[in-house]
Order: sequence, then C-alpha cells, then structure tokens
Amino acid sequence: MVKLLRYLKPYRAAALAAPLLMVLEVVMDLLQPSLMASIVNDGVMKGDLGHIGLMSIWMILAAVCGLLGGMGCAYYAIRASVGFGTDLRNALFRKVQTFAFRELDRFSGGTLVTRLTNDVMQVQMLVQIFLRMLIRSSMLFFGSIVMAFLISPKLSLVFAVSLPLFFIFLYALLSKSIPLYRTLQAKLDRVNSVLQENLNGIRVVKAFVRAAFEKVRFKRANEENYEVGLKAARLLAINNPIMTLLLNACIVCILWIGGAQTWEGGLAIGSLAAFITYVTQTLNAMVSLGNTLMNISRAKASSDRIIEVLDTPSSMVEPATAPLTAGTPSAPSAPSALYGQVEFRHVFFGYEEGGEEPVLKDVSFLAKPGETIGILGSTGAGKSSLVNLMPRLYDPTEGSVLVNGVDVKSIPLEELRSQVGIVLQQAVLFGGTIRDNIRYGKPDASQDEIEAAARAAEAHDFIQSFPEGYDTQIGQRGVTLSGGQKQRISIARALLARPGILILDDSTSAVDLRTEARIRTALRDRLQGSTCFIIAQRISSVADADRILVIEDGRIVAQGNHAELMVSSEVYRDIYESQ
Ligand code: M5T
Ligand code: MG
Repeated sequence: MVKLLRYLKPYRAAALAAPLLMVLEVVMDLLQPSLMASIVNDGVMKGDLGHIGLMSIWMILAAVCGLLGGMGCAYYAIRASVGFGTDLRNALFRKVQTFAFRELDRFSGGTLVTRLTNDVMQVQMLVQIFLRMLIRSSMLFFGSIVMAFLISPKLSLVFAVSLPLFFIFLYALLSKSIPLYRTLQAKLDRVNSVLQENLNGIRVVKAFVRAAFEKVRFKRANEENYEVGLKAARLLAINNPIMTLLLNACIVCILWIGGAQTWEGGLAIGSLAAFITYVTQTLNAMVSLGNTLMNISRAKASSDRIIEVLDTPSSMVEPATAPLTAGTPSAPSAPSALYGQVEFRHVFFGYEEGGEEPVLKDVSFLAKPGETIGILGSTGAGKSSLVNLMPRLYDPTEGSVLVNGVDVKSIPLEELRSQVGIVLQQAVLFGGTIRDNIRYGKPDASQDEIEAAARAAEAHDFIQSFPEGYDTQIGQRGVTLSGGQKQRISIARALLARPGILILDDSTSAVDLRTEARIRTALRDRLQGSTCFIIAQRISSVADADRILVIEDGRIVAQGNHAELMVSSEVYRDIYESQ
C-alpha cells in the first residue's frame, strides 16, 4: 500500500497541512475540559462571576479555533485525497493503454473498470481517513492520557486497568471483523462481476431466454453479500453497547475513587468532571483507531488490485532504436523493394506462455509486395492468431515475423501499425458519428478521403441513405447498425489510412455475396501495390487471390492459387465441395 503513496507527492503540501491543522483542533479539544474545570472550580464554587465570564470567552475562542482547524483539515485532506485518487486513476488508465493484447486477455474489461473506479475510491477514502482520523485519534488518545495524568496522577491508575481491558476487547473484535470485511469485499466483487458479465451479454441472455437463470445467479451472489454484510453489522452492533458498558464501568470506578478524594479535598469537583471527560476521550479515540485499522484492511484488497495492474509490465517491448526525429516523415525502415512484404519464419505461437499445445506450429510463408493472400481454414484453426502477429498484437513464442523485410520487433509499434491496417474479426465501433468512426485512425482526414474510403468499402450508399449521412450518431457499440453495415464501416476505417499491408479478418462475413464482390473489386483498385490478407470462410471470397494458405490445426497444410490447390490439396477440394 505504501507503494501508492508516491501519488500523494504532488499534494504533499495539502497532505501536510491537513494533519497540522488537525493538531490545532485536537489541542483545542484537549483544552476544553480544563477550561471547564476552571470555570467550575474557581468560578462556580467560589462565586466568581468575572472568572466565569473570562473563561467562557476563552472557551468560545478555543472552540472557534478548533472549528477552523477542523474545517481547514477537512479541506486539505479532501484536496489531497481527491487529487491522489485522480492521479492514480490517470496512472492506471495510462498503464492500461500500454497493455498488449496478452495483458488485456488477463484482465478482462470488467475487472479493469472495478479497479479504476471502486478500488481507487476505496484507497482514496483511506487516504482521507488517514489524514484526518488517524492523527486525530492518536493525538487525542495520548493527549487525553497526559491531561488526565496532569489532573490526578493517582486517579490515572484507572488507565492501567481500563486500557488493557479495552485493548483486549478491541483486539478480539478486530480479529473477527477484519476477515469478515475482507470476505464482504470479495462478495461485493462477485456481485459486481456477475452484474458486469450479465450486462455485457444481456442480448444473448435475452435471446436465449436465460433471464431466470441469470436472476438466480445474481440473487445468490447478492444474498451471499447480504449475509456476510449482516454478520459484520451484527458484530459492530454488539460493539457499541459493550464499549459503552466498559466506559460506564470506568466512570463509576473514577467516581468511586475520585469522589472520596474530593471529599477529602484532594481533588476539585471541576477537575473530577474534566478527568472523566479525558478518560472518555481516550477510550473513544482508541475505538476510532480500531476503526481506522479496519478501514486499512478493507482498502488493502483494493490497493493490491491496483498495484497488480500498475506492476504488470507490457509484454510488448518497443525496440530500443532512436525514435524518428521530428520533421522527417516516417521513413520506411527497409528498402522500398521490400515495402509491403510479409514473411513468417518458423513461427510458433500460443496464448498461454509455456501452456499446452501451441496455436500456431511452425508457420512459414512469404507474401510479396502487392500480393493478395487468402487464408482459409476451419474455425479455431488459428487464422486470426496468425494475422494478429503481423501488426504485433501478439508476439510469436518462437520464430520471427518480418514486415518490409524487417523483424517486427525492431520496428517502432506506431510505425508498424500505421503500415499494417487490420480489420479485426469483431467489428467494434465507438459512440459518436459515422464520420468519427471512419476517421478514427486519421483524425485529420478530409470529407473527400472519408467518402472515398467509404465507397471502396461499399458503405457510402447506405450511409447516404441515413437522413444525417456521415453525421449519424451511433451508439456505444453501433447498436443501430446491422452486422454487415458495421463491418463495412470498419473496413472503411482501415482503408482510410491507405496501409501498405491490409488484413481483413473475416470482415465480409455478414455482407451478401454481391456486395462482397464489389468490395473486392474496389479494394483492388484502391490498394494498388498494397499487400492484402483476406481471411474468409467461403472459398468464393478468396478464389481470385494470388495465393491461398490453407490452415489446419495451426499449420499451413497447403498453399497455392485456386487452380493449383484444386489439384494438389485434398483439404481444399473438401472445402470446395462442401460449399
Ligand atoms: C485459434 C485459441 C482458440 C483456438 C485457437 C483468440 C484466442 C484463441 N485461442 C485462445 O486460446 N485464446 C484466445 O484468446 O486459439 O484461434 P483463432 O486464431 O481465433 O481461430 P480462427 O480465427 O481460425 O477461427 P475463426 O472461428 O475465427 O474462424 O483453438 O481456442
Ligand atoms: Mg478468427
């Protein structure tokens, strides 16, 4: 948890001011009972109205000072903790942006949301509690003991009995409640994750009429949370009466012993009253220290989860080469003859490091600049995995991938990805207008460029048919568009940047055959000289490719053009006949 403290650094002035101001408040709090004692002892008992008046003014002044201190402390503590939380959230967000697909597979989207919101909130609260309550409680605790001792050393012996008693009780309580609160946090996480899962897949839930099942699942998670919460609340509920009982027992003892002293004249009445107040303050401070401890343990789980994200290095290591100097246009890092060439050399790849069987096994091929390569194979064969290695969404476990004749590991990621355009299998659109979605990778694109890309992707006509055309707003995931429309917008997005290498991962699966054929023709016109990889399920989608790679179970089992494969590959013939 200490690790996170560096995010408090920019706010160290506020983080320092808060406890200092709290000191002021506590000192004033500690003065009050003594002032009161003076009023009783020297004013009330002696009938000195002047003294009462004077002391009252002092009391009011002390109260105002205390109030100002308290308010100031709250202000700075909030400032520091909110600043801390904001910076921490920013740091987390920046970290997540550096993650490669491999790390994103590990933290699914849902848990990252919880970590960035709820967990940061918990830790932020803790910082605030720390800056206010921890100082307050510990100062009040020790200060009250000292003040009580100053009034009557003999009576202070009460502490010798009451403090250990309180301590034992608190210890027992905390050792029970801390694990309970941990469980509670875990249960709450479970509720959150069930909820998130459900919301992500709510359409499927509805389509399969699984709402009843989901309701039960959620109810169970929610009830478990409730039960543990109830247990914790019960524990806290007995806490208060017992504390009050112990406190009252203490006060009775003090009155018993102290009362005798006042009769004997050893202790003034007012001082006895003040003494009782100090004892109460001490014990209350102890309880509140216990609470702080509980808060720390609650925030521990959150801070662990935050640190886990912050400490996860990106598996994608950028090459150590000097960045391109500003001003020079991103120069191709290879001779132009190899521009657009892709080569796989004995590539092995698996999603789990050191895990079971690799997904890609010894894949080697060479795609020359300007070639169109079809990739065919049954589902789960490894087609997406293969193409994802080209823009370095993942790194191969063995072997190497070369783009433009250079190992992708030695090309700066930004440069590589500006050259390798990929339309992912799952079309993802963002909230915003259609225009924004198409120019996502090139924000300064002109309307003409956008339209040309949309035309090539056969998207222009349907976009025009919307009353607002390119300004049509689409929901967070483009809910108002059909699957095929979404796919075509994704293609337009990739085309806009005119990448030297274009990958279409099953990108026309939801588009009818005629439109698909038109897109293919348009692509050929637009991407003269670009290397294209087209993954498809239908042979017709790749039949006119220069070369087709047939993938089976992570291996290239055949390659050649349509005519060649019809002769040489049995697998290919099987697929052809089945269609
Ligand atoms: C190939 C496994 C999957 C399959 C194999 C995405 C992903 C896949 N796999 C994982 O273990 N973890 C993952 O995150 O890898 O998968 P693919 O490359 O996606 O197959 P495909 O593109 O040929 O299939 P499809 O259905 O898109 O045509 O065994 O279990
Ligand atoms: Mg796929």
